[in-house]
Amino acid sequence: MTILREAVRVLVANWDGSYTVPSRRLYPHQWSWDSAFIALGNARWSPRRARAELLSLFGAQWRDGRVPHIVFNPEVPEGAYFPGPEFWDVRAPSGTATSGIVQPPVHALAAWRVHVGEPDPAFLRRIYPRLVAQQEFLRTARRSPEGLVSIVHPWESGMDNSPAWDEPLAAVPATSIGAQRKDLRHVSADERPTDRDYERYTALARAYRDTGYRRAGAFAVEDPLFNTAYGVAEIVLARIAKAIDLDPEPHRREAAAITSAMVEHLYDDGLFHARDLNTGCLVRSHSAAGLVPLMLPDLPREVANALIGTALDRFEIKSGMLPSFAPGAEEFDPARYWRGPSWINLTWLVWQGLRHRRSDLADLLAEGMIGAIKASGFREYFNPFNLAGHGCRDFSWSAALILDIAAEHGLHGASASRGDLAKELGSLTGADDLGDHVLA
Ligand code: 2M8
Repeated sequence: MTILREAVRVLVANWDGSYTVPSRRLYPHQWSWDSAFIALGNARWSPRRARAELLSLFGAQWRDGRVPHIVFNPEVPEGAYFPGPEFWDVRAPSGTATSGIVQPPVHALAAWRVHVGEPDPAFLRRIYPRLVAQQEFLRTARRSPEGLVSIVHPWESGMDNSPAWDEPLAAVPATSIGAQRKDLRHVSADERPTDRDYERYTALARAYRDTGYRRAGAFAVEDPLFNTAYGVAEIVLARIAKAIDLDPEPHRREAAAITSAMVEHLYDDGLFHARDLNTGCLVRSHSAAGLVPLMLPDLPREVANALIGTALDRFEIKSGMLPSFAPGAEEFDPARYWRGPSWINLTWLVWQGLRHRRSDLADLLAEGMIGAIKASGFREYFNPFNLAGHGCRDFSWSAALILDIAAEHGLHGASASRGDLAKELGSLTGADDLGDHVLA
């Protein structure tokens, strides 16, 4: 089970005292949805770190409820990451510099799983109002008359340069980046977004910043992954509310409403699609984000079955790998960032959706994720055909989620319960030297 020890080694090396950087070199600050995935993995060997990870992220929540997609570490030099704190030019009420955009709200799910792993009602009581405020921000600032929430920047989708954004991004005027990209110092240019993409990313972020992060610029889409995360958060908030003696009903109603709005407005022909608010039309692409609604338990059976059919035909998941974009599509690229490679977090989300519907396929994906990491290490993304690793090394959510997968699915067919994991990890759990003051 060396892979588990190695995963903990990565997480310990990337730990910064109260949260985990996604990667020491490429992403040296705290990222929002990364922290949720990391907490899911840390829950398997250090629930204390998992709680601290989420609480430290929510410590930078804004007054309007938004959880910024990056929380900057003031000790990291400005030049280490672009766009850094000077570009975003904003601080959370806590005084910490942050970005002004958000990422998919997968945090309620993480908080609940952390609690299930080691019950802690005090933690739930503390994080629940923050999770509710995070949802409230999306309802207030981002909800369309159709009842769906929108994103205003490709970075908010988490799948930054997905071909699904090519069309809506084409309407964004490209202006000079205005600074040197830092990512290309660490990763080869043919595995990252192009300069043209970056010109639009920075133009959009600048325009949003210049309205005080209030009004969307030329990009506004309803994304199936983001809306699924929002709906799953409501389902989980109902469970959390019940566990702390609050009313779960409003959350249940909201979850049901988002599921039917998604089916009505984003589903077509075996896949969910994003909808461009500037044109009112669906962006009919082949992004694996369109399979993530499998996570919604109340999806009509025929829709779920059609998604599974698409996963098998267009995404070829019988191989055990889930490409981020359908391999038969023209834009597919097996090595470039979100334009085709397999990612552990995206696969984990679809795996969750398949576990109770098609456990045979879920098992194939679990084996595929373990196999990719065994072949190439904790890389950021993987070629879905030959498992070659791409992007940065020692990437935190690849390490964290493999701990969760091993605990649920097992390694080599043998399930690894938390007790087994703890035994196996042995002295490494001794590296869990987090002080209680962080949680105080
Ligand atoms: C990637 O995004 C950042 C911008 O937020 C970047 O490329 O610099 C994405 O993969 C995103 O989903 C992820 O949260 C972030 C950190 O891992 O990196």
